[in-house]
Amino acid sequence: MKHRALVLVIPVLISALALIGVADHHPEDPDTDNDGMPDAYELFFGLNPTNRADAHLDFDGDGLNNLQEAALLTDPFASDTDRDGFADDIDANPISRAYIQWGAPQFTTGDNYDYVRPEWCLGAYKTGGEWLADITTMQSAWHAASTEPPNVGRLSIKLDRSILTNNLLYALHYLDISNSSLYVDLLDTNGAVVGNGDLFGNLMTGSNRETIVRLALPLVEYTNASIVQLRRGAGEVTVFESQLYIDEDGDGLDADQERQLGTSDYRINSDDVSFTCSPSGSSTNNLALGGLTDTGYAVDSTNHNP
Ligand SMILES: [Ca+2]
Ligand SMILES: [Ca+2]
Ligand SMILES: [Ca+2]
Ligand SMILES: [Ca+2]
Repeated sequence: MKHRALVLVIPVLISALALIGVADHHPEDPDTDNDGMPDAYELFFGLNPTNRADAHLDFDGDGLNNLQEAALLTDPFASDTDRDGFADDIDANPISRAYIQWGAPQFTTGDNYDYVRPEWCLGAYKTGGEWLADITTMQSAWHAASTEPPNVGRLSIKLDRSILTNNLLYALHYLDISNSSLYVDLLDTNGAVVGNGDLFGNLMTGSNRETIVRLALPLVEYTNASIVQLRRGAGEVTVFESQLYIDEDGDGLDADQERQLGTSDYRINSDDVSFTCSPSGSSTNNLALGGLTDTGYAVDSTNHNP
């Protein structure tokens, strides 16, 4: 199994501050090579801030050159930045979903995950456990060993509830290990559990396979819920990817895609079903969660790599 080959690496120390300058596109942002891409963007994604020749290259082959990617704040090395199945060049909102490839060295600084783009997503981080990454396969993960004490190890995603008033779907790609436990809680800004916690019970069913679940987070009901927390109970836990998106009717198309297609995100039968089954975007990333074939709004488990 691929995950066995993962090795612990020292996170690449890219300043998290670098992207702050990118977010607002201030005209005063330094652009040393005058290629139109701020130095902060170039450094964050590993472009060359002293060579203007990279502005017109298209490393991920999505039809947008790096200069266009910089303007959209998309990832110049991912053809479908938000992993929704719509490639960046045809996606009306290419950063509509908060997609997190846990442990990806280019996006990880200490405990923090530095690149989550929808304006309602404030950040992501781990508490305990370790990042794993395999540079060759580009696969990465968050891992907590079975030897860790019970209740050690969490992954958190912070939401801006002054912007986000919808429910979210939470897609999660993890290794479903027997004799382990993994739970989802919602927390308020002070870190206190909202409601009773443990919204879905133990996500580990013991199939010993990579699994993707899609969980409906009741954020409309819990207006003070500001943190989505994935909590290890016990045993070994390996989590590859998370993705948060607005999909009120649960048809797999997020609100921005429905707007783009002219369908309604509140009526599942307003959509062209055949379209949902044939994602038009291609992704070069082997762990893409952009499952437009998804039909489940409640807990829905599918084996990713049988
Ligand atoms: Ca530049
Ligand atoms: Ca450059
Ligand atoms: Ca590109
Ligand atoms: Ca996309």
